[in-house]
Amino acid sequence: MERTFLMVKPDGVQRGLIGRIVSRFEDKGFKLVSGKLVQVSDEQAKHHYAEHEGKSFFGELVDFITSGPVFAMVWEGDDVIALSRIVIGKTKVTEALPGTIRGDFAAHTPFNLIHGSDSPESAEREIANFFEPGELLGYQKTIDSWI
Ligand code: RTP
Ligand code: MG
Repeated sequence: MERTFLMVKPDGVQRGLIGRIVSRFEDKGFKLVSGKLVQVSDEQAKHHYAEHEGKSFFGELVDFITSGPVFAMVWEGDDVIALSRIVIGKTKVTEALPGTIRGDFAAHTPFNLIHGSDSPESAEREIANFFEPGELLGYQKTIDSWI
């Protein structure tokens, strides 16, 4: 069973979209194993976006993600990393299809509402950057056998 790190970015929190974004992943049948509102620190942001260090938009990205609270989550499911990125939609809003979170709600590229891990290695690093192991809850969802 795979885990991913998803995070409603400050624009999603400000626009009151936490509930509707969380619903998309509940609807898909994934299991929420942790979630909390976080004010991301500068250091935490730089660690989170380490892969983009040196790119022209790195500073902007760190400023944006630290500009207000985010809603950080860990979700579990088969192929949850790849599938949740399909639910999220393409990075560029001009390429994000209707039916995806970004396609339905995002209108400008930096403000694309949600982050999702792009690989098992990223997921592990990102989860550890935001959560203590004890915050990840293992529990049975009886509906799982029907999905
Ligand atoms: P994310 O990491 O936030 O889930 O987004 P992603 O995988 O779809 O996109 P990624 O390539 O990892 O880029 C991270 C975030 O950086 C901003 N970005 N700006 N100005 C630019 O050219 C540019 N490219 C990327 C976006 O906010 C993107 O979500
Ligand atoms: Mg990314």
